[in-house]
Amino acid sequence: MNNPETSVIIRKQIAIRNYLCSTEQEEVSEIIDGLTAQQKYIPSKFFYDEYGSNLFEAITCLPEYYPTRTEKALLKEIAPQISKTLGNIDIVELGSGDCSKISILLDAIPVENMATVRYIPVDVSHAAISNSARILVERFPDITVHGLLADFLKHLSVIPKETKRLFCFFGSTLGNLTRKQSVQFLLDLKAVMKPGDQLLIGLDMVKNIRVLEKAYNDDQGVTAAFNKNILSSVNQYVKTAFNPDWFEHVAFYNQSKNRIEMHLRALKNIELSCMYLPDNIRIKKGETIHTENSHKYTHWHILDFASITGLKINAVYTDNNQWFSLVHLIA
Ligand code: SAH
Ligand code: AVI
Repeated sequence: MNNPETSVIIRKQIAIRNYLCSTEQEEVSEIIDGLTAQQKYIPSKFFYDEYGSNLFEAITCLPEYYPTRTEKALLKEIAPQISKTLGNIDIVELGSGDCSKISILLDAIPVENMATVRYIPVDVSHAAISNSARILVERFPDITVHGLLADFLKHLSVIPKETKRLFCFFGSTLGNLTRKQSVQFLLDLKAVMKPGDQLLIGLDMVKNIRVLEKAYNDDQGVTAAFNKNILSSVNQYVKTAFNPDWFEHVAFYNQSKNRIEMHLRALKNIELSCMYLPDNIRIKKGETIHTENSHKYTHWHILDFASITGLKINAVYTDNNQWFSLVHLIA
């Protein structure tokens, strides 16, 4: 098991363990691999520095970005049912972001059970974890928060195992993984689940292309700013001098792959140096850096994930438009 590089007890109820310090060299390699690939790419986890996390929160409030409000409405509907099982339990939220979704679930737990609930947010964003922890202990004074600053693709083994667990993976963040990564991730997650552990996963469904494309091309340009901001993380990790103004935001639905793709398209020929590379990085005018996939799902995919992992589907909840699904699985 990995040992946390730093462990901070903020107050009696909050502890945050950092498993990312020791992986900084891996992060540099991941970025360099992407910038030297034939189709250049940047892994989407690098969106979420402090400013990027704030921009994502702003995206979730946009009129065009239907996933967050649709998933929250669903969660509100089903919370009373799910929360019946929530006593003496660790609630582990993967890619937790802000605490607005988990709060909906916690709100439905009887106050007398709260002291037996531990919330374990897992995220690569320190700001996301520490801000959520502070907000949650104010709002739910009896809860304990055990934050893990960790990569859910690498560090599932550091999640505490003593108690029964509900894993939550909201927002359709699974969709940001490639097909291969998502299958491997679900298998890895199943491997750390014990019989009776639960998984509540949010999946954005295939729908009208115009609705999908508008959600990633909002009128205020917040998604464009979010996309371009990934370059500041890159500059920080690999000490480059990318200027976001050299690129334009591009987002479109790739129908054959059931996914929105986000790219940064170069507005001019670019050449810049990087201390980790012997040669300069060259990007031709019109060439793109692929920054995100956001896969959309059908009912078939839900059945497929269950059959690949052997997790049992307890229920699939969806809205009237069938735009978003919350899938409740049991190990
Ligand atoms: N679950 C929230 C946030 C979704 S945004 C919601 O539904 O609104 C995606 C979140 O996952 C961000 O907070 C980001 O920092 C985190 N994240 C992305 N890749 C990650 C990874 N590999 N490991 C851990 N967290 C990750
Ligand atoms: C976090 N993730 C599921 C979001 C999505 O819709 O793929 C990130 C995002 N990218 C652009 N807008 C929102």
